Amino acid sequence: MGLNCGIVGLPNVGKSTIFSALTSAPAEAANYPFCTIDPNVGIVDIPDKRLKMIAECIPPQKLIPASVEFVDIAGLVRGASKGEGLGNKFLANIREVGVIIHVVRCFEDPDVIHVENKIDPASDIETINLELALADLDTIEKRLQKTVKLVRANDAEAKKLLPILEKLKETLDGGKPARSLDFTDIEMELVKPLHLITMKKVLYVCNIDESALHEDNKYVLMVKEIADKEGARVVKICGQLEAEIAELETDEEKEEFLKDAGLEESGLSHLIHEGYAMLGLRTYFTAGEIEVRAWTFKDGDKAPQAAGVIHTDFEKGFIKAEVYHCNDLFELKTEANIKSKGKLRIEGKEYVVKDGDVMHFRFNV
Ligand SMILES: Nc1nc2c(ncn2[C@@H]2O[C@H](COP(=O)(O)OP(=O)(O)O)[C@@H](O)[C@H]2O)c(=O)[nH]1
Ligand SMILES: [Mg+2]
Repeated sequence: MGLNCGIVGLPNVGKSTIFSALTSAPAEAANYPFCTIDPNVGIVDIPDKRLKMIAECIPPQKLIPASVEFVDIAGLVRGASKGEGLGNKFLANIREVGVIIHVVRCFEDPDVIHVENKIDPASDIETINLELALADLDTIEKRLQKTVKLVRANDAEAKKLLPILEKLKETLDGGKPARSLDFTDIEMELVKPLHLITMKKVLYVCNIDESALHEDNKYVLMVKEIADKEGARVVKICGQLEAEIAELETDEEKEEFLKDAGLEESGLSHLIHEGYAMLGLRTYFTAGEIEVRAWTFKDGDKAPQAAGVIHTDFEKGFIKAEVYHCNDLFELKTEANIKSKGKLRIEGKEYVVKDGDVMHFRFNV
């Protein structure tokens, strides 16, 4: 399972519009080793105001943001789990992503055809979720057959797995996603290799028109009600507006455009941050005269793993890290002040890195 976000939804809800806006300023090639694997895969920079703020204190030649991968998965239709509309291929693509971004059409536009001829987010969501649940049910049923045989042959692993599969089958049969079940850590180890789609976290994205930017329309309210019940989060995006913003050249123009629309943050930026956080990703920084750079690590990583994101040698030969938090820098303005105020710490192998840490690693090769 990748550390990426897969965009799913019915055809014509605005998935590709949102994907193109996301990837209109693709991350620097140098920043990412596999930049153009596939036209449907985009590497998206993480907007982070802290980078610029760090650079104001420690002026570098270059600013390099962190990035995250988004995948535009072709539209799923009713019957996908039975192979309709290349269904199996799309479902396989969804199985590989880390989190699901479920785009729901919440705009009216007679010029844009709706595959089911009506704007009805509740029914759209149900259609997609049903296909995803059916795909998982198929996985579970195949697995159950094998497992029952193994249990008869007295296989110890299979005996542990069987009750879990039965619980999953019952849940999916009842129209609920696998993630609605509570598993112990031990059970989770058995569930993970099943690669169930409905175990993945979901973020609902309401594709709205401009009129719903400030006040939710009835479609958005429907999506929010469904998301609330599932404990999922919701982001509103105006696909058309984002496409226009994406065409602007400079950050200043983009900020001006947003201000005119009465917005603080673009919907896309909100979406990128939500996806990044749902993947369990966090950011630390390195800062020097050459570059100020954001690096991605997994929540809970200790200093050596976080150092390994820069280079495997940093992890293998890790000695210690010099660390301070970017908020201290924003307050004290210089690294000299950070040191004199005792805000610079020396941390060892057990240090759990925090979002916003500025790190300098010492290592041996
Ligand atoms: N009115 C309106 N049309 C949109 C919006 N977003 C996308 N569209 C249009 O809807 C159609 C389908 O969009 P597309 O992104 O290709 O949908 P996909 O099939 O989900 O990838 C295109 O003609 C878009 O221009 C929006 O926010 N408002
Ligand atoms: Mg598309």
